[in-house]
Amino acid sequence: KPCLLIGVPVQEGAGRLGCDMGPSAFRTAGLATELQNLGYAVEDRGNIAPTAFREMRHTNGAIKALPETVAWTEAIADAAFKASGEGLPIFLGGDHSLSAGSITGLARRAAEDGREFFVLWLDSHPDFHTLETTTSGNLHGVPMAYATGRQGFDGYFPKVHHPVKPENVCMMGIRSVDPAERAALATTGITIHDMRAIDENGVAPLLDAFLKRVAMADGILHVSLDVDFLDPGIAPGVGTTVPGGATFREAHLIMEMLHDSGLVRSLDLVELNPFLDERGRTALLMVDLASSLMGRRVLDRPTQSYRHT
Ligand code: DIR
Ligand code: MN
Ligand code: MN
Ligand code: MN
Repeated sequence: KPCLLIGVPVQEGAGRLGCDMGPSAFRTAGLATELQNLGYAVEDRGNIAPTAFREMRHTNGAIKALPETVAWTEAIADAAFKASGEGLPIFLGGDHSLSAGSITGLARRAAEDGREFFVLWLDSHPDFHTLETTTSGNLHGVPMAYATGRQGFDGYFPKVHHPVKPENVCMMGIRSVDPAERAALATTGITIHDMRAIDENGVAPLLDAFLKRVAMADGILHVSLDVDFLDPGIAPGVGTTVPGGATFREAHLIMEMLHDSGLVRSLDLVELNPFLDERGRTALLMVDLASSLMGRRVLDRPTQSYRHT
């Protein structure tokens, strides 16, 4: 199956401008060539555009760019559904609001194929606000609440026909959670490995347990990688840096294990803000991580098999 690059230059969900340059920076950093060097056929499908905006107003006056984000979500969900029937889509963000569309489109595809759908969420934030609870009003803070079917999006965002089961979501790297998100997360079945859990255990056993669950369910896995999952020291090109993030090797080990699992069917690369980057180093690191996820390795070695038999 070919790798399908889908540029999503949405930036209205983030608190500052610049994420619209993300798709271009990923291309400039050589993502297509890296994937071809790994032996994949690569189709760059260019950038997608939002559907027409509709006027809408919400009682939460903090919310920014609601019509724009809704329009992007519609377009991205359609593109995700279509592409996931044709290859392995890699969504080049764009801010993290894009995952409201990618995840719901991919979940619809999984449902129609009769496959159990799982999400690995790599981020310093859970992005678990509803339209009612967001205080920043930046809608990159809501996609996981939307995709898991939380109430509070009706009448604005497209209806979620195939919500992701919270038990099928694993978050890693979390270290910035707003009070309303903390309260909501306490009542869901989402698995959350915050940075303390990573410090205490290392990433390998935490991820291994999740991958085993995906394999046991004969499931398929979507990976959503927010630049701010990484430590700002290695990944400065993002508008919401949070100290104490994943190291270079923690991030690569996750990607290497994901490749060995054979379970990943789609990927979001989000929140890259090239305006804040230092000579492309964050874009290059993200491309490097995507390469590890797609099979680049230092040495051949026998690997743990996650295949469901
Ligand atoms: C914060 C920051 N929780 C908010 N969110 C994100 O604005 O809702 N930053 N996603 O990247
Ligand atoms: Mn995020
Ligand atoms: Mn359906
Ligand atoms: Mn984040």
